Amino acid sequence: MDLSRSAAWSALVSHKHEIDNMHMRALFQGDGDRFERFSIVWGELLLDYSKNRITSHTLELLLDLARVAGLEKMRGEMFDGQAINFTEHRSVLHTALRRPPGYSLEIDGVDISEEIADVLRQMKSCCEDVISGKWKGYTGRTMTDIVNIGIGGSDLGPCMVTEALRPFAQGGLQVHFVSNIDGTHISETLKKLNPETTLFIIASKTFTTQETLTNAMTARDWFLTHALDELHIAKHFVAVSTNREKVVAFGIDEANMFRFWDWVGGRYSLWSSIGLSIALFLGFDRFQELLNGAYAMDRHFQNEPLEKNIPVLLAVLGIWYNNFFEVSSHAVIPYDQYMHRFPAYLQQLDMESNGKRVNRQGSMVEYATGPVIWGEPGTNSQHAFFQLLHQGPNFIPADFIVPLKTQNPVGEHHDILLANCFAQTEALMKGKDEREVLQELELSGCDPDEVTALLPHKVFPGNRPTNTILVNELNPFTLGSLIAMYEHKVFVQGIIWEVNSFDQWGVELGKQLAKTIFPEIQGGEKVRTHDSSTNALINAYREYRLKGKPQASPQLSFFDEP
Ligand code: G6Q
Repeated sequence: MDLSRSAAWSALVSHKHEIDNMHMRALFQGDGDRFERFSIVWGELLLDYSKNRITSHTLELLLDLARVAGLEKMRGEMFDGQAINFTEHRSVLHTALRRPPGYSLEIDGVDISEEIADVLRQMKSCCEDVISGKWKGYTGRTMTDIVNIGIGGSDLGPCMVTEALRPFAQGGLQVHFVSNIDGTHISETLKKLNPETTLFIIASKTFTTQETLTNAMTARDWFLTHALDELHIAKHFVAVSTNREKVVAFGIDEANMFRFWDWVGGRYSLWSSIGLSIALFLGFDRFQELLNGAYAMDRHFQNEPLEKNIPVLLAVLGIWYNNFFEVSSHAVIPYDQYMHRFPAYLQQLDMESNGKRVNRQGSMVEYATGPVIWGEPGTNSQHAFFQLLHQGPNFIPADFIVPLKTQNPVGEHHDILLANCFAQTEALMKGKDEREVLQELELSGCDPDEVTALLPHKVFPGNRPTNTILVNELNPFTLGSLIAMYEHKVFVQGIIWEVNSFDQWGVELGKQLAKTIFPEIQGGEKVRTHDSSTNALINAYREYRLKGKPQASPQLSFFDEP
């Protein structure tokens, strides 16, 4: 049965009407223990979810919904390796990648724990060789630069982690990420590099991804114009993939291939050998700490009762707003410049996982799934889009992520940063009502007409929900925990929405059509086989390629000479 027709769902619909007129300001005033009631301290992490439009009863009802959706059973099935990614007939076992050795888990008759340990050993040895300088390039020099060529899940996680943990880098290697097929990305990266001291990691689960293989071929050509001999490729190109045949066909030595498995989804793969760039940048021990941090969160997620379970609480709060207040976006604001790629990473994790409109039975769902995830670090975001958060017609829930320790204690910067962060969540919660604005305007000496004119513009409605996630320090362990926390949040929401969070068919159509259009762009014939818009766009580019500039036509007047 569609969950939105369940009694648990109806109870939430009714409860929403009760909550509608409650202001968080009053909830805080009426309950001195609200923070204690709605916060969790777990290790180095504090989740404050007291600034949400909830009462204890709201949470009871939301957790009822999670139970009715079969969350506890499905959680067990994921950790046990059942094929819960049913459209691709695959297990979902990124959690196995961070589990300490000494267990056994059979998938298709193979004990995956041994395979995982083997690959970790191979990664460790590669890190030791490259960082110590034992790994030499074709002219006998040691490596100074690592270039990860990958896209989507084979890029966003490692790129985000290496940026977030820059202060923990060991070994002195520079790391670069090339993902976009736009030739600018690889060109600008290669300009900074010396082929004698550069190691390329071609990171592709399938080893068929057009962007990655095209960028890899360009890197290979660039390398060979300097190194001249294909035999030198072995010292400068390694691959991370599940596809041995294609890796070998590309010319990469099998010994330099780091494998992973079908049961690791792309956007869940930074814990696998896709994390090689992280391990090379931070040193293997710190990569292991990242895994340990994620494992600690796995244990929390598996074992804590739902009422005290951080990913579960974050998930049901998201459901509360998305499905019962019809809010369709969610902001993520890290108050840490090193986390500047975190929102981009989360966009894929969340939107590619749960942006689905068909449930597990293949029927259309009758409710919203997968909110738009977006964000930028504070305080920059305050000077950009916080206007909308404070005074837009609808509210947008937000997560504020805040390390207490700065890695760069310069003057009063960190105190100012954190003062801003706490002020924002307070302002979003409290707002400023008409009475307060009136008082302020009168005190400032405004004349009565101006007071009347300005009053509505200066009111802040408040009652805008935020979660604040404090960590003592952003380090490999706590970052590992934070990422796993969001992975499990996304999992819980996918279970409640009854979607398959682990496939991504929605990225296929555009890829297919691009395969048709690519030869048309290069062909001699004017294109007439698409709709008039697509034909005109393709032909504009064809003409530009053929003649250096397109033929003038009314539709293309924007290309005309002045
Ligand atoms: C993630 C997706 C997708 C994938 C990229 C790269 O979950 O599957 O983002 O990671 O398309 O794929 P390859 O690693 O196969 O090149």
